Amino acid sequence: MFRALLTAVLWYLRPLMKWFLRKTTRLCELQRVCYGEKPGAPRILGVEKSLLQSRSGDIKNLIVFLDSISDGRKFTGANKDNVIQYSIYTVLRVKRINPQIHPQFSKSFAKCIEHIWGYRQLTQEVEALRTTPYDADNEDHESRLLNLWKLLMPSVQLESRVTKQWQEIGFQGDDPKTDFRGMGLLGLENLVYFAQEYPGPASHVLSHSHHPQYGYAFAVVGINLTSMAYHMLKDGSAKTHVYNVSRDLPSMKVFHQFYCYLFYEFDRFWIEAKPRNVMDFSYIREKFENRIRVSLANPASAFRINIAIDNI
Ligand SMILES: *[C@@H]1O[C@H](CO)[C@@H](O)[C@H](O)[C@H]1NC(C)=O
Ligand SMILES: CC(=O)N[C@H]1CO[C@H](CO)[C@@H](O)[C@@H]1O
Repeated sequence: MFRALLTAVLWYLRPLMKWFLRKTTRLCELQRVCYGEKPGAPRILGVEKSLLQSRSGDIKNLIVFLDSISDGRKFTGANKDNVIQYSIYTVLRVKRINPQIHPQFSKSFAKCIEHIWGYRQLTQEVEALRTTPYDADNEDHESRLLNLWKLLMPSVQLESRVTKQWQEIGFQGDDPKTDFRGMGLLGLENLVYFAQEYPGPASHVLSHSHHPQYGYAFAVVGINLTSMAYHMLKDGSAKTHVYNVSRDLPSMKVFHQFYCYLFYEFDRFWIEAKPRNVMDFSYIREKFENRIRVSLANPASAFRINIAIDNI
């Protein structure tokens, strides 16, 4: 009740506060954020919040437009540049900012637009992969799956397409296709990326999964972590990390790397937790997820996989 009242009061006071700050600093809110906040997540989140709260019809229309471009996955190449120019132009006009006097604002604001709607576009790309079911009749899907085996087990020949050998890399039965049900092609692509781009850490994690006491099903756990990464991306929690580590348009690569970090760190967390058996999975997974979410709540968060392990 009190909270609702407070929110209502703040809602009415906001224009007054903005007007007051504009008069005293001679800068609009977007400018104050762009000049005052550190580059990366603090600034981009500030700009995002300010834009979403704007009551200007032109800004609202701009947001609808940017949403439709990124949802249609057309925020790329020359189109992206045009869309960003149009956004800058709109904001300069609405906020009556003189670009000659404030050349730095346009540059900084452009970066924010690129990140905010790039992130939105990335969630669409990830969603498209997640909703693509693994199809055993699709040659491309099949060759990716066989590639995963080759990457993880370079010295062992797969005897046939359907075989108990798949369990060595942590699939449940003798045909991996059923394990991809929850996360579709996204689960497979994440695993392949990890094995391909971080062969050292991936084989390190795979060997842990064979531990006599703390072993677990590598691929099944990997696919479960795809779902963790996916939900963190989708609910916006991963923004701090993504805004901080992307130089420009957030891409699929950033999502894959975020996933690799989660998998690598989860493995470490699992071993350190000394689980009694795999029944501890839900509990340990939850603790791990909470820890990651706490880190992501910090605007300075930027996860990087600990490459040092590659030499071990
Ligand atoms: C991942 O594991 C958790 C905990 O066991 C479970 O609740 C969830 O359904 C799993 N998700 C997927 C996609 O496998
Ligand atoms: C790329 C980038 O902007 N990284 C930033 C992530 O957050 C820290 C702390 O705020 C900054 O120092 C980095 O520059």
